[in-house]
Amino acid sequence: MSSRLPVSKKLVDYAPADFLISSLELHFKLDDSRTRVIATSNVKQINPAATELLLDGVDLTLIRLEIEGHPQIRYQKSESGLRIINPPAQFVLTIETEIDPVNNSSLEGLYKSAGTFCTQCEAEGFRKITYFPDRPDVLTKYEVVIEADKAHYPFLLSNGNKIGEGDLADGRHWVKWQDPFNKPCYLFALVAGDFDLLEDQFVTCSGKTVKLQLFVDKGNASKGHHALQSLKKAMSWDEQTYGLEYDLDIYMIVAVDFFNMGAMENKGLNVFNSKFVLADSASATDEDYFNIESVIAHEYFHNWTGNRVTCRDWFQLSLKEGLTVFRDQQFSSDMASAAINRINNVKVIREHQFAEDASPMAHPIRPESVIEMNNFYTVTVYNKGAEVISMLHKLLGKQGFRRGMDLYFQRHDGQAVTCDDFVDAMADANQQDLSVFKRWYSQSGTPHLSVDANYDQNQRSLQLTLSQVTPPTADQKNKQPLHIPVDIELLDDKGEGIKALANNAAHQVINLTIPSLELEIACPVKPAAISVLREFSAPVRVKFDQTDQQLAHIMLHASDEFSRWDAGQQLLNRHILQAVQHSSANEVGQLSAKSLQQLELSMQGILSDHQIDRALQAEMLDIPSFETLAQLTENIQVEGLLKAKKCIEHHLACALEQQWHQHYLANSTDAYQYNQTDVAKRRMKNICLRYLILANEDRYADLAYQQYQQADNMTDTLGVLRACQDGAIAAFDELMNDFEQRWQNDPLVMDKWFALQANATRPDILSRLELLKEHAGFSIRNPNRVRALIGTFAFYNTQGMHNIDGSGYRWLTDQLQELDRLNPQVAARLITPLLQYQRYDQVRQDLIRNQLLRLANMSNLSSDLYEKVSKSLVE
Ligand code: B3K
Ligand code: ZN
Repeated sequence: MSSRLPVSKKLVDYAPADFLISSLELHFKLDDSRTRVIATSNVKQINPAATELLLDGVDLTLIRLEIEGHPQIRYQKSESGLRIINPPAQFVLTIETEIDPVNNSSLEGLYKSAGTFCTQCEAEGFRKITYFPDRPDVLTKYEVVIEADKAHYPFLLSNGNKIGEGDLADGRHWVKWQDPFNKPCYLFALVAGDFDLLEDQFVTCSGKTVKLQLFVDKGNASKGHHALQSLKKAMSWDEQTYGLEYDLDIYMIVAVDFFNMGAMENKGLNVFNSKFVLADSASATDEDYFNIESVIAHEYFHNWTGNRVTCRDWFQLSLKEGLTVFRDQQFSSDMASAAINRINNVKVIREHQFAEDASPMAHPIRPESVIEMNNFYTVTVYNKGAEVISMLHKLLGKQGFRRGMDLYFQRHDGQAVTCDDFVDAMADANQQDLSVFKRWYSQSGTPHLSVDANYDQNQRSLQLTLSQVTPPTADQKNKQPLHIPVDIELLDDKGEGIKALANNAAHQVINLTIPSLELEIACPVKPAAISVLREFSAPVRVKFDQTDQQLAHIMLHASDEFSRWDAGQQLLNRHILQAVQHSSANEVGQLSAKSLQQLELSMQGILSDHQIDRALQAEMLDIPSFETLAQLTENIQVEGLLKAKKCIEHHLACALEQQWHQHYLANSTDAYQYNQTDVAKRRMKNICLRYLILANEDRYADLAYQQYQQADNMTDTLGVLRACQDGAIAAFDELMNDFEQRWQNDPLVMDKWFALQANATRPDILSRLELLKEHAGFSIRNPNRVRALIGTFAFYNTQGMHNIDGSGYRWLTDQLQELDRLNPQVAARLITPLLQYQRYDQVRQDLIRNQLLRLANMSNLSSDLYEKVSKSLVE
């Protein structure tokens, strides 16, 4: 490790800023490697005891520093910033710096990639642009002048409204922007480049016309319509659902190819990864269409939950992210299938968030100690954060939640606040005591909820015991009981809800706030089955001994579709895990013959259910992923799980071949449309195709070729490639070559090709990956390419990545070393599969640990990787 170790910041050490910056004028003279930035701030001391003004700054060349025009200033400069010693109580500070955008491969701060200048400041990237108090509680009014060559950069964009422009000598021009809203520096943005521009408008609920502008790479204009439509849907949904209206005259979105994450909510000027903007039927899948709508909405919703009300400090990140994810999930549910949406959200929690809780990086949704803030844009802060908001919604009801939101904006519009401020607004608006509930913010880990039910025939009474315990996590040993809303439903033997709960309802939310709660419920009949945690009412694991018959009963009859899917998955999981437990190395299939029969029956039941919603049906026929299954066991048995899963899939494929074929034929669609019915049909059809190829790749090869040739959309095209990936190697290679020829000039589509290659099960996978890194379409500097190739291998190619010879781990570590020097944020994301090494067998543990040690010994290891590696190596 490098000689100076990075240090952590702590929530308890928060102190308000000593100085306020009321306004900032930024003047950019853009140049590839010598961009000049002149920053003029109005500074005012607010803490009378302060003797120094601290300005963050990284990788900057200081050219000029003046107070009120005088260069005689006492200051100290370090690698992390400037300290101005004994400044006046109020003054104008001018700082001129030089930066090198074209060599900024971290894609943080101001960088130039693919001919476009672009910024990314959240969380702490503004300090790579100029010296400034780079913290979210310093709110400032911005005026920005951008100057650049006019031919190369006809569009010069920043936040707010354009208030001036003109030409300069030498073919350069300038544009001036003013943002009327105070904002933290992480919401600052600048973009300069040449684009195709799509324009539209939106009339807000108060009758104001907002200009909508979408900037995309030249030639891509036809792929921007879905994004613009999505934006208008989001704008109108937020007015209808929360009474929130847009507040500027213009809303701009720019799609760029080089971007570390999905998108960024800069005030009035969102910057997007082109993956979440560009779509047409030939090149984008149904999933892409869905994601574009949801990310466009997410960034738009941030305008209120994030920008108008922002975070006091970065420990409060979930204040804006958990809430905004919750809002985008609500929106997506309203736009399409609420049940499928819920199922997908729960999969993220179970596959990834529970895994994070079990890893050395475990943290509460409001972390208490952070080395590198970029490491905390996690499934815990985002998705568990959204589940916490969802629990509040469940507890307070739709109207109560809205009252809380209204009070939150009434109290805090224009402020930088804390998660406590949010929960207080919810509590005060509804006269509720949410003090126990607040523990969800400070406690990490996955709570285990145990359920026990006994029926007393004589008393006609159901005794229900709910208990909770949260096992210790890497960051926190002692846990307290949480406030867990447990939504339950009682089903009779005909599958009807028994109206025995509060208000004579068949289902009810029970508030568990203590370690164990016993309830006596007067119940006229013995429940045939009890559905627990309806709608996934809390992000917990449930332990409830139910028979296969009871699970099957819930699967067929529960009133909530999530619970039906979940019961089906529990049945599948149970049998797969039993097969793993009972197996010796080569006997998985035989030992679980009874299980296979049981599964076949229940799958048959789903296939022949004519009433069931088609999207739900498809979802229920899909075997749980390796990641989901792995999370259900303490020790991940790689070979056993892979084998059992394969064996069950193969058995179901063969046993139900007729039905797969019938359903395949029954789910054809006409010319491509992105609507719920067709999305469900395509999903069903492609699941069937996968089973058919598994059952007999020769018999169904023609069907696959035919679908590939005739597909007018990317979902069906990829459906074929995915179906052929595991079994039909010859067909797979042939189709992949064809696909490459066809799409080689579309980088976003080539990402799908890279991902398919990286996920292939083949003995020579690592040499293939090395060859693919040399492919003309690959660039190690582009995060989308890296995630598609290296990320897919690391996260999803279980066989290759976890090869018992350790070659997968070594290869990934080589990549991390290369990436860390270029782009630490991307490297730190890709290390995740190595972090949970303690859950594997001893051989794999040792192999992974050796690779982590290799990283730890790297010179100049980034703070991003340092934080993760050092936490993992703690015994
Ligand atoms: N707020 C940004 C994420 C910034 C990530 C910085 N490492 C996008 C979003 O969540 O909307
Ligand atoms: Zn967000």
